[in-house]
Amino acid sequence: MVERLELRSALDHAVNEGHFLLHYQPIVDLPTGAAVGFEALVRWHHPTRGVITPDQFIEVAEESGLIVPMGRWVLEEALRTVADWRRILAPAPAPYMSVNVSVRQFREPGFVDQVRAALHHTGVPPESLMLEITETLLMKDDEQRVWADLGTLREMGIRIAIDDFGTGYSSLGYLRQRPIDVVKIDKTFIDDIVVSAQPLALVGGIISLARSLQMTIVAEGIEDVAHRDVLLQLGCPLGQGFLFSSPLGPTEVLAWMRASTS
Ligand code: G
Ligand code: G
Ligand code: MN
Ligand code: NA
Repeated sequence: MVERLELRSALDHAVNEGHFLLHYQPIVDLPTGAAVGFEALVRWHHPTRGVITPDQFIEVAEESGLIVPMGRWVLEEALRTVADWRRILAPAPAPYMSVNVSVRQFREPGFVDQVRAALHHTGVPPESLMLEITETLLMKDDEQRVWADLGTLREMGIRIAIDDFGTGYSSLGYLRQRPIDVVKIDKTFIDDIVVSAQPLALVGGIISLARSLQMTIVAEGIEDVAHRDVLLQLGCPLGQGFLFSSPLGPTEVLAWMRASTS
Protein backbone atom coordinates (compact mmCIF):
# COMPACT_ATOMS: atom_id res chain seq x y z
CA MET A 1 0.00 0.00 0.00
CA VAL A 2 1.33 3.42 -1.00
CA GLU A 3 1.70 5.98 1.81
CA ARG A 4 -1.07 8.57 1.75
CA LEU A 5 1.24 11.51 1.10
CA GLU A 6 3.01 9.65 -1.66
CA LEU A 7 -0.34 8.63 -3.07
CA ARG A 8 -1.51 12.21 -3.00
CA SER A 9 1.46 13.56 -4.93
CA ALA A 10 1.30 10.70 -7.42
CA LEU A 11 -2.38 11.44 -7.92
CA ASP A 12 -1.66 15.13 -8.38
CA HIS A 13 0.85 14.18 -11.06
CA ALA A 14 -1.63 11.79 -12.69
CA VAL A 15 -4.28 14.53 -12.87
CA ASN A 16 -1.82 16.89 -14.56
CA GLU A 17 -0.45 14.26 -16.93
CA GLY A 18 -3.83 12.77 -17.84
CA HIS A 19 -3.06 9.23 -16.61
CA PHE A 20 -6.72 8.24 -16.25
CA LEU A 21 -8.98 6.20 -18.42
CA LEU A 22 -12.59 5.14 -18.26
CA HIS A 23 -14.12 1.71 -18.35
CA TYR A 24 -17.81 1.24 -19.07
CA GLN A 25 -20.23 -1.26 -17.57
CA PRO A 26 -23.58 -1.92 -19.28
CA ILE A 27 -26.88 -1.18 -17.55
CA VAL A 28 -29.28 -3.65 -19.12
CA ASP A 29 -33.00 -4.10 -19.61
CA LEU A 30 -33.50 -7.23 -17.48
CA PRO A 31 -36.13 -8.97 -19.62
CA THR A 32 -34.09 -8.70 -22.86
CA GLY A 33 -30.48 -8.15 -21.72
CA ALA A 34 -30.11 -5.16 -24.09
CA ALA A 35 -27.98 -2.24 -22.84
CA VAL A 36 -29.90 0.98 -22.16
CA GLY A 37 -26.90 2.80 -20.69
CA PHE A 38 -23.33 2.43 -19.48
CA GLU A 39 -21.74 3.48 -16.20
CA ALA A 40 -18.37 5.19 -16.58
CA LEU A 41 -15.83 3.91 -14.01
CA VAL A 42 -12.51 5.64 -13.70
CA ARG A 43 -9.17 3.79 -13.75
CA TRP A 44 -5.72 5.17 -13.04
CA HIS A 45 -3.14 4.02 -15.51
CA HIS A 46 -0.02 4.17 -13.35
CA PRO A 47 3.27 4.12 -15.32
CA THR A 48 4.81 1.40 -13.11
CA ARG A 49 1.95 -0.11 -11.10
CA GLY A 50 -0.39 -0.67 -14.01
CA VAL A 51 -4.14 -0.15 -13.77
CA ILE A 52 -5.35 1.02 -10.33
CA THR A 53 -9.05 0.86 -9.43
CA PRO A 54 -10.89 3.72 -7.68
CA ASP A 55 -11.29 1.99 -4.31
CA GLN A 56 -7.55 2.61 -3.94
CA PHE A 57 -7.60 6.36 -4.66
CA ILE A 58 -11.09 7.96 -4.60
CA GLU A 59 -10.96 8.62 -0.87
CA VAL A 60 -7.59 10.38 -1.08
CA ALA A 61 -8.77 12.23 -4.19
CA GLU A 62 -11.77 13.51 -2.23
CA GLU A 63 -9.78 14.52 0.86
CA SER A 64 -7.18 16.37 -1.19
CA GLY A 65 -9.71 18.02 -3.50
CA LEU A 66 -8.05 16.37 -6.53
CA ILE A 67 -11.43 14.77 -7.21
CA VAL A 68 -12.52 18.12 -8.65
CA PRO A 69 -10.11 18.26 -11.62
CA MET A 70 -10.28 14.47 -11.98
CA GLY A 71 -14.08 14.54 -11.97
CA ARG A 72 -14.11 17.30 -14.56
CA TRP A 73 -11.96 15.12 -16.82
CA VAL A 74 -14.24 12.09 -16.20
CA LEU A 75 -17.33 14.06 -17.20
CA GLU A 76 -15.72 15.44 -20.36
CA GLU A 77 -14.26 12.08 -21.39
CA ALA A 78 -17.55 10.27 -20.76
CA LEU A 79 -19.39 12.83 -22.89
CA ARG A 80 -16.81 12.62 -25.71
CA THR A 81 -17.29 8.85 -25.66
CA VAL A 82 -21.08 8.99 -25.81
CA ALA A 83 -20.79 11.55 -28.64
CA ASP A 84 -18.71 8.95 -30.54
CA TRP A 85 -21.24 6.19 -29.85
CA ARG A 86 -24.03 8.42 -31.15
CA ARG A 87 -22.14 9.02 -34.40
CA ILE A 88 -21.15 5.37 -34.83
CA LEU A 89 -24.53 3.84 -34.00
CA ALA A 90 -26.73 6.41 -35.83
CA PRO A 91 -29.50 6.20 -36.91
CA ALA A 92 -30.00 3.68 -34.08
CA PRO A 93 -30.19 5.38 -30.68
CA ALA A 94 -27.10 5.16 -28.48
CA PRO A 95 -27.20 4.11 -24.82
CA TYR A 96 -26.92 6.88 -22.24
CA MET A 97 -23.81 7.51 -20.16
CA SER A 98 -23.94 7.39 -16.38
CA VAL A 99 -21.27 9.35 -14.49
CA ASN A 100 -20.48 9.14 -10.75
CA VAL A 101 -20.29 12.53 -9.06
CA SER A 102 -18.69 12.84 -5.64
CA VAL A 103 -19.95 15.07 -2.85
CA ARG A 104 -16.91 17.29 -3.13
CA GLN A 105 -17.43 17.87 -6.84
CA PHE A 106 -21.08 18.57 -6.39
CA ARG A 107 -20.38 21.21 -3.75
CA GLU A 108 -17.95 23.06 -5.99
CA PRO A 109 -19.54 26.38 -7.01
CA GLY A 110 -20.44 26.32 -10.68
CA PHE A 111 -20.89 22.55 -10.96
CA VAL A 112 -24.24 22.94 -12.73
CA ASP A 113 -22.69 25.38 -15.22
CA GLN A 114 -19.77 23.02 -15.76
CA VAL A 115 -22.17 20.22 -16.72
CA ARG A 116 -24.13 22.53 -19.01
CA ALA A 117 -20.93 23.71 -20.73
CA ALA A 118 -19.62 20.15 -21.17
CA LEU A 119 -22.88 19.05 -22.82
CA HIS A 120 -22.80 22.10 -25.06
CA HIS A 121 -19.27 21.69 -26.38
CA THR A 122 -19.51 17.93 -26.87
CA GLY A 123 -22.91 18.29 -28.57
CA VAL A 124 -24.45 15.57 -26.38
CA PRO A 125 -28.16 16.00 -25.57
CA PRO A 126 -28.91 16.05 -21.80
CA GLU A 127 -31.05 12.90 -22.19
CA SER A 128 -27.83 10.98 -22.96
CA LEU A 129 -26.37 11.80 -19.55
CA MET A 130 -27.16 10.37 -16.13
CA LEU A 131 -25.47 11.59 -12.95
CA GLU A 132 -25.05 9.19 -10.00
CA ILE A 133 -25.09 10.74 -6.57
CA THR A 134 -24.62 8.61 -3.45
CA GLU A 135 -27.34 8.58 -0.85
CA THR A 136 -24.96 10.01 1.79
CA LEU A 137 -24.55 13.23 -0.23
CA LEU A 138 -28.12 14.05 0.63
CA MET A 139 -27.68 13.68 4.37
CA LYS A 140 -25.68 16.86 4.90
CA ASP A 141 -26.59 20.32 6.14
CA ASP A 142 -26.74 22.03 2.77
CA GLU A 143 -29.40 19.57 1.67
CA GLN A 144 -31.72 22.22 0.28
CA ARG A 145 -29.14 23.65 -2.09
CA VAL A 146 -28.17 20.16 -3.21
CA TRP A 147 -31.79 19.31 -4.01
CA ALA A 148 -32.24 22.63 -5.83
CA ASP A 149 -29.18 21.94 -8.01
CA LEU A 150 -30.35 18.40 -8.70
CA GLY A 151 -33.73 19.84 -9.69
CA THR A 152 -32.04 22.27 -12.12
CA LEU A 153 -30.00 19.47 -13.72
CA ARG A 154 -33.07 17.32 -14.04
CA GLU A 155 -35.11 20.12 -15.61
CA MET A 156 -32.37 20.34 -18.24
CA GLY A 157 -33.25 16.72 -19.12
CA ILE A 158 -30.37 14.97 -17.37
CA ARG A 159 -31.28 11.78 -15.49
CA ILE A 160 -30.52 11.78 -11.79
CA ALA A 161 -29.71 8.49 -10.05
CA ILE A 162 -29.27 7.69 -6.37
CA ASP A 163 -26.32 5.30 -6.16
CA ASP A 164 -25.71 2.63 -3.49
CA PHE A 165 -29.30 2.98 -2.29
CA GLY A 166 -30.00 1.19 0.97
CA THR A 167 -26.53 1.70 2.46
CA GLY A 168 -27.26 5.12 3.98
CA TYR A 169 -29.86 6.08 6.50
CA SER A 170 -32.53 7.48 4.26
CA SER A 171 -35.90 5.85 4.50
CA LEU A 172 -37.87 4.97 1.43
CA GLY A 173 -40.25 7.84 2.20
CA TYR A 174 -37.33 10.19 1.73
CA LEU A 175 -37.55 9.56 -2.00
CA ARG A 176 -40.98 11.16 -2.29
CA GLN A 177 -41.16 14.53 -4.05
CA ARG A 178 -37.51 14.39 -5.02
CA PRO A 179 -35.94 15.11 -8.42
CA ILE A 180 -34.80 11.51 -8.89
CA ASP A 181 -35.29 9.31 -11.96
CA VAL A 182 -33.36 6.20 -11.01
CA VAL A 183 -32.70 4.30 -7.79
CA LYS A 184 -29.65 2.00 -7.90
CA ILE A 185 -29.98 -0.75 -5.32
CA ASP A 186 -26.62 -1.53 -3.76
CA LYS A 187 -25.05 -4.88 -4.55
CA THR A 188 -24.80 -5.88 -0.88
CA PHE A 189 -28.58 -6.49 -0.95
CA ILE A 190 -28.51 -8.36 -4.23
CA ASP A 191 -25.93 -10.85 -2.89
CA ASP A 192 -28.42 -12.18 -0.36
CA ILE A 193 -31.79 -12.08 -2.10
CA VAL A 194 -31.62 -15.68 -3.24
CA VAL A 195 -30.84 -17.06 0.21
CA SER A 196 -32.59 -14.87 2.72
CA ALA A 197 -36.10 -13.46 3.20
CA GLN A 198 -35.09 -10.17 4.80
CA PRO A 199 -33.11 -8.63 1.92
CA LEU A 200 -35.69 -10.08 -0.46
CA ALA A 201 -38.45 -8.17 1.32
CA LEU A 202 -36.33 -5.01 1.48
CA VAL A 203 -35.47 -5.10 -2.22
CA GLY A 204 -39.10 -5.87 -3.05
CA GLY A 205 -40.16 -2.85 -0.98
CA ILE A 206 -37.68 -0.51 -2.69
CA ILE A 207 -38.83 -1.72 -6.11
CA SER A 208 -42.53 -1.27 -5.46
CA LEU A 209 -42.19 2.14 -3.83
CA ALA A 210 -39.86 3.43 -6.56
CA ARG A 211 -42.33 2.21 -9.19
CA SER A 212 -45.21 3.96 -7.48
CA LEU A 213 -43.15 7.18 -7.53
CA GLN A 214 -42.50 6.70 -11.30
CA MET A 215 -38.80 6.11 -10.66
CA THR A 216 -36.93 3.36 -12.42
CA ILE A 217 -34.69 0.88 -10.62
CA VAL A 218 -31.26 -0.57 -11.37
CA ALA A 219 -30.19 -3.60 -9.33
CA GLU A 220 -26.40 -3.64 -9.05
CA GLY A 221 -24.07 -6.59 -8.62
CA ILE A 222 -26.11 -9.20 -10.51
CA GLU A 223 -23.65 -12.06 -10.75
CA ASP A 224 -25.80 -15.02 -11.76
CA VAL A 225 -29.03 -16.11 -13.34
CA ALA A 226 -30.65 -16.83 -9.96
CA HIS A 227 -30.26 -13.17 -8.93
CA ARG A 228 -31.67 -11.99 -12.23
CA ASP A 229 -34.68 -14.30 -12.05
CA VAL A 230 -35.63 -13.20 -8.53
CA LEU A 231 -35.32 -9.56 -9.59
CA LEU A 232 -37.48 -10.15 -12.66
CA GLN A 233 -40.15 -11.70 -10.44
CA LEU A 234 -39.99 -8.65 -8.18
CA GLY A 235 -40.61 -6.44 -11.22
CA CYS A 236 -37.14 -4.88 -11.35
CA PRO A 237 -36.72 -3.33 -14.81
CA LEU A 238 -32.94 -2.78 -15.06
CA GLY A 239 -29.74 -4.38 -13.83
CA GLN A 240 -25.99 -4.26 -13.85
CA GLY A 241 -23.38 -6.85 -12.94
CA PHE A 242 -20.87 -9.48 -13.95
CA LEU A 243 -23.65 -11.73 -15.32
CA PHE A 244 -24.00 -9.27 -18.21
CA SER A 245 -20.52 -7.80 -18.31
CA SER A 246 -17.72 -6.50 -16.15
CA PRO A 247 -16.60 -2.91 -16.87
CA LEU A 248 -15.17 -2.81 -20.41
CA GLY A 249 -12.28 -0.84 -21.89
CA PRO A 250 -12.96 1.76 -24.59
CA THR A 251 -12.19 -0.61 -27.45
CA GLU A 252 -14.12 -3.58 -26.03
CA VAL A 253 -17.32 -1.69 -25.45
CA LEU A 254 -18.43 -1.23 -29.07
CA ALA A 255 -17.74 -4.90 -29.79
CA TRP A 256 -19.89 -5.83 -26.77
CA MET A 257 -22.73 -3.61 -28.02
CA ARG A 258 -22.59 -5.19 -31.47
CA ALA A 259 -22.46 -8.73 -30.11
CA SER A 260 -25.33 -8.17 -27.69
CA THR A 261 -27.70 -6.74 -30.31
CA SER A 262 -27.06 -9.28 -33.08
O1 G B 1 -15.18 -0.64 -10.66
P1 G B 1 -15.13 -0.08 -9.43
O2 G B 1 -13.89 -0.54 -8.74
O3 G B 1 -14.72 0.72 -10.60
O4 G B 1 -15.54 1.32 -8.72
C1 G B 1 -15.39 1.46 -7.34
C2 G B 1 -16.09 2.67 -6.82
O5 G B 1 -15.49 3.88 -7.29
C3 G B 1 -17.55 2.74 -7.20
O6 G B 1 -18.27 2.67 -6.02
C4 G B 1 -17.75 4.07 -7.85
O7 G B 1 -18.86 4.75 -7.27
C5 G B 1 -16.47 4.82 -7.61
N1 G B 1 -16.11 5.50 -8.86
C6 G B 1 -15.78 4.93 -10.03
N2 G B 1 -15.54 5.87 -10.97
C7 G B 1 -15.75 7.07 -10.37
C8 G B 1 -15.68 8.42 -10.82
O8 G B 1 -15.40 8.72 -11.97
N3 G B 1 -15.96 9.38 -9.90
C9 G B 1 -16.30 9.09 -8.62
N4 G B 1 -16.56 10.11 -7.80
N5 G B 1 -16.39 7.83 -8.16
C10 G B 1 -16.12 6.83 -9.02
O1 G C 1 -20.53 2.04 -6.13
P1 G C 1 -20.71 1.87 -7.58
O2 G C 1 -22.00 1.23 -7.76
O3 G C 1 -20.62 3.06 -8.43
O4 G C 1 -19.62 0.85 -8.07
C1 G C 1 -19.66 -0.10 -9.03
C2 G C 1 -18.61 -1.10 -8.59
O5 G C 1 -19.15 -2.40 -8.55
C3 G C 1 -17.39 -1.16 -9.45
O6 G C 1 -16.30 -1.37 -8.64
C4 G C 1 -17.65 -2.39 -10.31
O7 G C 1 -16.47 -2.93 -10.84
C5 G C 1 -18.32 -3.29 -9.29
N1 G C 1 -19.18 -4.31 -9.86
C6 G C 1 -19.91 -4.25 -10.99
N2 G C 1 -20.64 -5.37 -11.18
C7 G C 1 -20.36 -6.18 -10.13
C8 G C 1 -20.80 -7.50 -9.77
O8 G C 1 -21.62 -8.14 -10.42
N3 G C 1 -20.31 -7.98 -8.59
C9 G C 1 -19.42 -7.30 -7.83
N4 G C 1 -19.00 -7.87 -6.72
N5 G C 1 -18.98 -6.06 -8.14
C10 G C 1 -19.44 -5.51 -9.29
MN1 MN D 1 -22.15 4.07 -9.39
NA1 NA E 1 -23.46 1.36 -6.21
